[in-house]
Amino acid sequence: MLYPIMTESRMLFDLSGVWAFKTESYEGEGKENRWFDSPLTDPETMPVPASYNDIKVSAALRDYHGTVYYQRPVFISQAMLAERLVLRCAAVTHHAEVYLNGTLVASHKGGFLPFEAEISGAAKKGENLLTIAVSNIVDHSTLPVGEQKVTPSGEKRNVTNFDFFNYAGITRPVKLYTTPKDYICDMTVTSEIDFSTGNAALHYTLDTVGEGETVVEVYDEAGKKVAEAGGKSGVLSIENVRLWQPMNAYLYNIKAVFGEDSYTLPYGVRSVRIDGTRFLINERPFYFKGYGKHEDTYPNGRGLNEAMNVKDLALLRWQGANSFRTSHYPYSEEMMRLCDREGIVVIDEVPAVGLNFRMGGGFFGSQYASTFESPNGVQTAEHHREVIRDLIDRDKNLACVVIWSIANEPDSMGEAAADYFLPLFKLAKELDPQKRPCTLVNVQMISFENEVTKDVCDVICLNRYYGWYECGGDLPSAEKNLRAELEKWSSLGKPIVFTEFGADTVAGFHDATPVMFTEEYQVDYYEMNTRVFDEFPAVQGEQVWNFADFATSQGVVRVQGNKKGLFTRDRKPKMAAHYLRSRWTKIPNFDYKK
Ligand code: BDP
Repeated sequence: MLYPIMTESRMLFDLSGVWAFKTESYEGEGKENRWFDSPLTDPETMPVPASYNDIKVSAALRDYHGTVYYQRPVFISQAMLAERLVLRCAAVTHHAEVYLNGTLVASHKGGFLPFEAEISGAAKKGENLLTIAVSNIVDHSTLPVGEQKVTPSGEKRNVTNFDFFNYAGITRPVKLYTTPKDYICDMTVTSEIDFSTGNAALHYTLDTVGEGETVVEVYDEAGKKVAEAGGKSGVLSIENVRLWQPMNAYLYNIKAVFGEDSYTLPYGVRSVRIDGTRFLINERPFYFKGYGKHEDTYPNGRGLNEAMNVKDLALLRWQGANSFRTSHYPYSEEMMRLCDREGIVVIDEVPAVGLNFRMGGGFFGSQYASTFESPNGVQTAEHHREVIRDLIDRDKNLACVVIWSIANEPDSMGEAAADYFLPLFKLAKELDPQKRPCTLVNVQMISFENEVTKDVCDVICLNRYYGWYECGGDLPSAEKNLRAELEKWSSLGKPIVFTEFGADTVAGFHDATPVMFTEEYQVDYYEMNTRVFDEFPAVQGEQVWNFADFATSQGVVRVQGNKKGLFTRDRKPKMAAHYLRSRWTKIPNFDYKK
């Protein structure tokens, strides 16, 4: 799916701003009274894009369960109606029903991926009424996974089976764009680099609707044309190609013209390949330094915050890091394009979190039960396929994406887990035109012997909390156990990346003899863990948990949120941020472990 941009053939209108907003007083109230037919009565104000939860001063809104309505007028001109007119929502969390002038034009399940609808039929010249009904309910059929409860005081609530606040709303931009009636619907580009000559062949395919002449041109960053081809698929040859490198990006512009339509795709040329325990980017062994992150800022919640995105990448650069994982859901297209622009290496994760009832689901309030078997197990397989398909469809051309993550910390033991996950790996491989490596981020409770995806994982990604959830406060024992476990995973001969390891740390807590939750303990924790990683040649990366403190649901194990950040939620460094800065600035992006 193409990111919406302005071109000489396409108009683009961003509907960001303050919309009218209304919660229901009982489930189904909005639909029953057809709130989408006319202007909402007594609405509140609500910014778009943003999660609504922290915008007002209201526990009821923060903890709201159910459907809310967003509404605004949209003015449509004759010039827009003369073209193909598309309404595009980049993310509505978690379910959306979109109405234009009372007509349902789109409905979508899943809170982190874009969807669009052609609205030429429902739109009229002049003022139109756009209404989006948004539900935040997560259950056993959604990703992420949750369930419902009724509180003793009679309120319905979501019990989420994941450790981040269930922010909801219209979290990414809503846009209108036009295309000519005959148009380009998608572009797919892969590259083949000849490292001996320094030349590259870019293989492209255009998906189009209607008729038109096709010309595809490649421009370098100086705006000079370096390659050209005709036809809906073909090869673009670039001599002396400038590669997209980690922390040193280079993006070509691939301009496709199809009849009256045109679209320009920024595109980085790089290769990714695994060779034994080495993770090769452009044929050189890359070492991952960075974080698991969240889209989490105040008061935006998970709402797009471009200022913070740019800030976060500046902090990443300051720290000597080079990568992060989009834990635990696809991040905004704006963030992904920024990573492509800045050369940040990304492990791209689908929102499959909470698939672990048998093993520790319950820790955050859910039930202990078999994860994949009915009647109490998840019913997410179909939706899981959908999010893999949609994520790859959205991000397939990005140079920054080097690994697809099929799930975070699921119950990946036993036959039912194998039946569930192995086809998903196959699907991702089939769908990805670049055939990137795939992984499943595995949890500490899993045993090496019983883990069922280790043969199909191209990279072993481990979330481990030695010195926190295990052997908390006892780093010597933690060190011994970490080393023992790493011996086993190393025997696979595959690259290992630690995708989570961390310790809750309340900024400002100090102790000369470090204890848990102090800044000194967090430093000692990271010092111990990274010392062990350095002993193992197969360990090809370390991504701490977490980049910054983040909001969670309330409970006795969370102190105004999860405090494992290297930075506070407002991005002030804790002592460990300085410690890792001094470590990471000495570790090169390439050839750390040859
Ligand atoms: C891991 C989860 C992550 C949590 C983290 C923690 O993948 O979402 O936030 O633990 O407990 O199990 O801090």
